[in-house]
Amino acid sequence: MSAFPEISKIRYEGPESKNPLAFRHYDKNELVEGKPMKDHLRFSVAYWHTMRGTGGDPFGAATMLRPWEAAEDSVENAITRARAAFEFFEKLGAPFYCFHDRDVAPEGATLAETNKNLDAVAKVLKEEQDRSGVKLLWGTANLFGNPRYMHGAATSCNADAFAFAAAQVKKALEVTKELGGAGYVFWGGREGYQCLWNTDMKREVDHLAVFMHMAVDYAKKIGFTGQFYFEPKPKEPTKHQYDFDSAACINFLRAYGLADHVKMNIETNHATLAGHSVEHELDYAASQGFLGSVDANTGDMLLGWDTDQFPTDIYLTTKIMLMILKYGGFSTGGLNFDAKVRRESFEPVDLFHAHIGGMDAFAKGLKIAAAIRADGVLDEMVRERYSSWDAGVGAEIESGRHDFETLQKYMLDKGEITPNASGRQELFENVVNRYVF
Ligand code: XUL
Ligand code: CO
Repeated sequence: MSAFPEISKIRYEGPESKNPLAFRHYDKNELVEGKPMKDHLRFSVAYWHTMRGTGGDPFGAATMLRPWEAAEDSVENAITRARAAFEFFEKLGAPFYCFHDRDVAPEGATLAETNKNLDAVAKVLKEEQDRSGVKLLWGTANLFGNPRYMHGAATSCNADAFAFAAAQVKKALEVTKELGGAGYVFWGGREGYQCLWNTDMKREVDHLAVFMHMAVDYAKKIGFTGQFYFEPKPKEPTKHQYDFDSAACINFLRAYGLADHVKMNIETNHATLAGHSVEHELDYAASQGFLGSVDANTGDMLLGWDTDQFPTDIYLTTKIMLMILKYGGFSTGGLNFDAKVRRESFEPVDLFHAHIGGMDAFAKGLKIAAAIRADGVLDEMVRERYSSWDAGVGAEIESGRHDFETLQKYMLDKGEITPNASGRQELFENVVNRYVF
C-alpha cells in the first residue's frame, strides 16, 4: 500500500518550472567544481521529524495527518511506518536518512524487549535500504525522552541512568553498524544543568568523557568504522548544555583525549541559539580540523528557541556551502534536514514541499558559492587584506623568527605602524550580492 499515492518521483525541471513538486535547482548529476551536486550536498531526511513529528506543542494536541499511522504504536506499526519512510526518501530522491533508536521502534516493558523491537524494525530498514539504495548517514540514541533521563544520561547524578544509557548506546552502535551507517551522533539531550546549586559540574563533565570513551572503545571492538560526531547546542532542554558550541565541544574533546575520534555535527539553529551564526560555527570547527556533518535547518529571527524550520534563505545556504567548499567538502557527513513542517502544515504533501524547498535552496546556494569561488574576487580581497603577513615582518613572525625583544627593536626603529587600510565591509557585502542577484 502506498503512503503517498498521489505523488510520483520528484524530478528536476529547471529554474523556470512552476511545478511545486519539482526541483528548480537540484539537478543531482549536475557537476559543480567537477563533482555531482548529490555528492556535494549528501542530503538526509531526519526520521524523528519527518516520520515521528506529530505537530503537538505545549498548547495543543497533534495535528499531523499520517494515514499510515495506527492508533497505537507497535512493532507492526513501526514497520509500516518504515516502509512509508522509504517510499518518501525514494520519491524525494534523498540519498540518506538519520534516526534515533526510539524513532524507529517502540520501547518495550524491559530493555531486552526494547532491543528485540529495535532488531525487528532494523531488519526491515536493512531490507528497504538494500531495495532502494538509500543509506544511513548516521544513527544515534535518544537519551533524553524517557523520564529515567530527567537528570541527564551520561551526566546524571544517578549512576544507573549512566548504565542504562551505556546499554542503549551499545545497542544503537550495533544497529548503526549493521545498517552500514556512515556516522554516529552524540547530541547532549539533557547533558547539562538547570541549577548549579545542585550540580557537581566537574564530575558530570568527567562522566560525559568516560561515556564517550566507552562508545569509542566499543565501536572499535565491534568494528564500527563510522565517524563519531558531537552536536553542539547551548540550551534546551536544560538551561545550559555542556556541548554549548563548537569551541566548547572541541575544548572538551581535546581535554579528554577524544579529539582523534570525534568531529562536529553543526546545526544552524543551535548556532544561533549560542549567539553565533552557522558559518561561524563551521569556520571555527573546520579550521580546527573538526568538520563533520551539518544539521540543516533555520530558526526564526523573532523567536529565541529551536524552531527547526526548513532552510529556504539563499544567503544562509550560500554561506554554508561556501564554508563546506572552502574546507574540501563532506567526507562521511552530509546535510541532514533536522527540520520539521509547521503544525499547521499537516498534510503528507507538506513533507515534500518542505524538503524540496530545502534541497533547492542548498542547490542554489552551492551554485552561488561555486561561482564566488570561480571568480576568486572575494578570496583575492581577503588575501589583499592580510598581505602584510606575506612578506617582511609578518612573514618573519609567521615563520617563528621573532620574539618580544626583536619586535620591540623593529618598532623602535620603525617608529609607527604602516597605516591601516579600510576594512571595506560594505564593499565585501556588495561583491557577494553580485552572485546572489
Ligand atoms: C535536538 C537535535 C537532535 C539531534 C540528534 O535539538 O538537534 O535532534 O540532532 O539527537
Ligand atoms: Co540536530
